[in-house]
Amino acid sequence: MKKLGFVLLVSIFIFAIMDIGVAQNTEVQLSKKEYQSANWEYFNRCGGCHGMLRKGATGPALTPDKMKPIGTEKLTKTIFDGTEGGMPGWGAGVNVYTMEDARRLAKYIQMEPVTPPEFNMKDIKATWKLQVPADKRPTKPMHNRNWENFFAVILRDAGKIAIIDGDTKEVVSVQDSGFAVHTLRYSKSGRYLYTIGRDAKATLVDLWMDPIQTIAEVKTGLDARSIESSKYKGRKGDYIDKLAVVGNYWPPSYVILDGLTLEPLKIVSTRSYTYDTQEYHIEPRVASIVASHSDPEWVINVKETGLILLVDYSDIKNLKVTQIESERFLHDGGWDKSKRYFLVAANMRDKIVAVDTKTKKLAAIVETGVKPHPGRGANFKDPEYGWVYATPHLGEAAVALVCTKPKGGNAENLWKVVRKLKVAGDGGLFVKTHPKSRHLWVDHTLSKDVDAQRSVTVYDIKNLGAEPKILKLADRGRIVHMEYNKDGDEVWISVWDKQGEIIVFDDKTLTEKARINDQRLVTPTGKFNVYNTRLDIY
Ligand code: DHE
Repeated sequence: MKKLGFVLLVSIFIFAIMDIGVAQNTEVQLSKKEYQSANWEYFNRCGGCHGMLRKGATGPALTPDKMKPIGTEKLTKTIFDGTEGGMPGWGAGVNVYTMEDARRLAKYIQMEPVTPPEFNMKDIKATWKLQVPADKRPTKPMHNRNWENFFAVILRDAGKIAIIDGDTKEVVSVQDSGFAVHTLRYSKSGRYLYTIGRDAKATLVDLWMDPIQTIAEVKTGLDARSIESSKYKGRKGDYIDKLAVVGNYWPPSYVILDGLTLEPLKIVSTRSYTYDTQEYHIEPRVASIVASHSDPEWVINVKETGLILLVDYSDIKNLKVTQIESERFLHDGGWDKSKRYFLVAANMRDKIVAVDTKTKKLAAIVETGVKPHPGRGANFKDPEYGWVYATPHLGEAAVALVCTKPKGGNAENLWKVVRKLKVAGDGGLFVKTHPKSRHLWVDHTLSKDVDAQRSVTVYDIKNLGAEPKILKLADRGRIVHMEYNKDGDEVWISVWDKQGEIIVFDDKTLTEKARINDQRLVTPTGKFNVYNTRLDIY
């Protein structure tokens, strides 16, 4: 099993478990070293779905009362082979664990979970580094590259970001980021790139500098998945590039930062009551976050409580938060075409929730299929039904089209699934189109079928009744995540493998245009074009 870095987090965890010892459970034994290794692997591979406290979310609860009756051998096999419910086979499928590794984890999940330490402002401040203060930065781009067509690419297992010039396809820069960096956003100006690692380390990169440079970093917690900037400019003020926010998994909270320096300003806990049964939840994690363009607000989705928070950042000393009841297990999502409605998957409830950021109320809850996973989704005009928002599904080989603005004002179709499109596999993670394109691209990254993992399905959105094209793109790794260039005529797709590649397609002809196979492209996953991401074009 690969021992991955990230010393600080490990040391905090190890510190936390020292006193627990390893023989707390008389039937299940792990040496201290084995326990530490299993604890690290649980954080790295399992906590995202099952929760730090193992109480369950996207995956089921893994508490000793439930695990002990199953026993070590059966649990080992499940971890190694995966489940019908969608968990990858960490040995047989993804090939990262030996049987021995799986057995160690099987024992670990029969032991009492350890509550990780909190991470208060003092801890956060101790990690804050400002490499280049705002007044030492250039006032205009210092290179002649078309920086608005840069792509920042996540190099997951390297804990780095590649900046690729979209015009020349050159890797311009590779920057260190957090461990297993998860997602990226830009400031509204596009100049600043914000990154967030799974270890909750946020970094800020200045795309105008030559060479491009990471100018600030901070660790807002122990586990995180989302980051966003402040995008509002209007009569309520100018917040462009002023603030940023990180959504933590642990401690369950969001942390508001200065957008130009990442100086931590305020921590807000998300611990509260589930929207439906009104039970106190100790670990309600922050999933996706987007910044409104029409109000100084972030839409912050809290997974376990099913609450969507509209956080008004215009006065963070007197913070106003609108708390909208929606559905549990909120995960990823994006804007509708008008950017008034935010649509987010409640994946374990098979639903997409739409929230109206104008009235600040729930707009609709739509059942779409088994485990919707839109990424940020895709918006286009269905010739028959009008504007739709598309989501693929982890649990079925289909993309659902949810009507967001019916053709001819036909209110009957609003917030209904007007079509379900068949795709080449289940395990779908992302979809993408562009206002200038007539294609809808769909991946099936986590399908159990190897051909599907390595293919994309492409629909002609002007002729949705026609059979889609299935393009097999690789004979190794998995295909994941599509992104358009600024002009909307190229699609960039990752080959997610140890030595990965980016395939560039001509969107019009659906032919391969280029392959970027720089040796630094280790496990490329998400790609974010500056222009499209800063303006939320998808
Ligand atoms: Fe992600 C987005 C959480 C597994 C790649 N992922 C997101 C978002 C959340 C999330 C909350 C939305 C951020 C936003 O928009 O503000 N992801 C999780 C998990 O909890 C989960 C299920 C398990 C885990 O432990 O992390 C998980 N995600 C994965 C993967 O296995 C992927 C494919 C590779 C990886 O990094 O481990 C992966 N997630 C991504 C990417 C995005 C993302 C590339 C951004 C997509 C976009 O276009 O915006």
